[in-house]
Amino acid sequence: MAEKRRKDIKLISAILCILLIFLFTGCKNKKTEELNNRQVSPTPAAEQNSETMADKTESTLQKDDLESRHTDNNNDISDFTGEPQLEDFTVMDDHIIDYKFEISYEENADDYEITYTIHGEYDLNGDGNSESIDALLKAYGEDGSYLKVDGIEVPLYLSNPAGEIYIIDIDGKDKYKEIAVYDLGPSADPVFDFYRYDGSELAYLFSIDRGALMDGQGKFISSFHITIRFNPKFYSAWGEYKDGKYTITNKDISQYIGKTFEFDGMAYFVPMDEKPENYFEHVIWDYEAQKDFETTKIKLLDIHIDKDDPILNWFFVEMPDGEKGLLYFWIGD
Ligand SMILES: [Ca+2]
Ligand SMILES: [Ca+2]
Repeated sequence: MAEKRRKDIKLISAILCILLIFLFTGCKNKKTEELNNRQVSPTPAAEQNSETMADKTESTLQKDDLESRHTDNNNDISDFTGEPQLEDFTVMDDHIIDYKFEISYEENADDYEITYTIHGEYDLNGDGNSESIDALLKAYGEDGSYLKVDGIEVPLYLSNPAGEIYIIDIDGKDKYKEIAVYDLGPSADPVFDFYRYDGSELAYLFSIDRGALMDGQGKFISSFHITIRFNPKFYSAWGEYKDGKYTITNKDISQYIGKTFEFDGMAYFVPMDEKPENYFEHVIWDYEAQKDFETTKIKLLDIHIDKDDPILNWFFVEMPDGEKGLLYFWIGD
């Protein structure tokens, strides 16, 4: 009896000790955090504000970004010199020029596919004279789609034309305005194909997903390279059309590890204690396996990124209740 009692006392004291340690370290962390919030640290924000990050709304973060740029400190997560600032980017619709082409269409009697005939006039090369622009957009598998500017014709290879083309200014620093041909893609993966007329040639420049953001200065961020569902958002790579080619540059995203973000909506969460060696061994795409999350704070413990294809979608996270696991989202087909 006495033996059991002694054991019980030992057990209780052990539990008490652990509790005290937890309480003590918890307080300490909180205190450090408060201090960090008050001081302007000279080091990048790697260890600070992990809780408060997610509390800020996007607009206050942007405001902070602006302020930090003016006060010349490097206290903000996305404020690395030479890297584009996310708040300089907006949806591509903001850069589409308000010009309406004349569009007519015809339904093919055999297969009900639609052929679009498009005409317009616009000064594409900035010489003060409008060019005559024509396009014929045929359905997938049919030859004969083309884009023509002042008699110069290039063939178009479209999966599923939306029947629309636009004038867009991808870079305000030059005198050109580009033509964006809207292709809905083979399976709902819409893109813009950009073409430029420089006065003598009509050239295809590059294509980008319709959901990409752009800064109007030649830079783009693909929607696959941005954490669209996180608050605050961050990105893994940006692209730039420069000197005749489109180049993608990766960004160092290790600075976001250890930080807390908010997300909500449909997501996959696969519980596991340790970060996986190979994320893709654990990935399931069963639509039903997704869960609908209310606004949830997650701590990023690891991010899987392929430097050759920096899709930002694979996260090892800690949930508010301490459960760890792989978090990812449904992305295009
Ligand atoms: Ca012109
Ligand atoms: Ca331009």
